[in-house]
Amino acid sequence: GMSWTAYNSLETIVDWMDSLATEYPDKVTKITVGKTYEGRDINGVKLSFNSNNTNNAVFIEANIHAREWITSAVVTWILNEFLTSTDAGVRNLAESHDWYIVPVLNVDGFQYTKTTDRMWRKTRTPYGKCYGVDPNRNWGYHWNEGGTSKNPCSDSYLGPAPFSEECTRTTSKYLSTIADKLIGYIGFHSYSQLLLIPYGHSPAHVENYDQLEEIGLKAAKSLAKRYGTQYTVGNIVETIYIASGSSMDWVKGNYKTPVTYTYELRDTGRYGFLLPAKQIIPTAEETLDSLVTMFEEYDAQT
Ligand code: 0X9
Ligand code: ZN
Ligand code: ZN
Repeated sequence: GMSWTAYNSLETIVDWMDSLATEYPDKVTKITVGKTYEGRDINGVKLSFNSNNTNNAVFIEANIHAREWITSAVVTWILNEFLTSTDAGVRNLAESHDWYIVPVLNVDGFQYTKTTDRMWRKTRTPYGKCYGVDPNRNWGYHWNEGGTSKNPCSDSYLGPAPFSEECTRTTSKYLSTIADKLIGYIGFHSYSQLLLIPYGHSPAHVENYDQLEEIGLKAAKSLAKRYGTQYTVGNIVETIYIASGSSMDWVKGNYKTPVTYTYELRDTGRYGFLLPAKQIIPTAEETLDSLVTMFEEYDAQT
């Protein structure tokens, strides 16, 4: 069954989300936000403590990169806390927004990391003699504007066209149906301990950059309190590198969603993508601390 002292299989994660919908029928709804090339559903949950449908919404995306296992582990732990925690800050965060949580977006790639190649990153669509598009380079906002490769054998292959991938195209359609109530989009990656602000195609600052930087610095400070884990906060291009065609950029560019960040979770390279399972809970705890602060700060400003 589901645990946070080991990394779970795809089936365990999906079965666990099903069981939540059964256990909390008035709060948890199973959602399918898209499909994959190999024909799998992209599953998630909608969590709402507000039955009058007046809450705004936050979308949480994890494991768009297949090998970044800590990301689905962290967001499922957070979902569990949203349902069970008695901490006042967590309760307020959970109950004052509707949550769309997709623990494994790149389902085909994730399954491939479990069966065949632990270090797989991309989708599994065949392109000539190689497989897969980087699903965080395939979204249709300033697509093909740097930080990508045109070689289908590369880990940063952008695909033959924007939204060439079933998983990115179908998920974008789903997002367009909830965009009017969306105030947050948080993408989870690993590793490097960063909190990144759009955009990835240009160093120009996004319209609410100052707000996102101020809130982000407070969130990072709150994250560090528990275990001392240090995060760097900043614009993608200035902090890491040019990376065009990401999911967060597409959401921000199209909908001006105010609270848009990409986390790069633990660590800074000692274990990298192979973060030991005993770090799942500490990583999740500190990440939730930062989210509580992030949305308290944002809600206080609006
Ligand atoms: O390169 C990426 O896609 C992310 N780093 S990773 O090591 N997890 O692959 C950074 C993504 C941030 N960029 C944008 N959101 N544009
Ligand atoms: Zn452009
Ligand atoms: Zn990633």
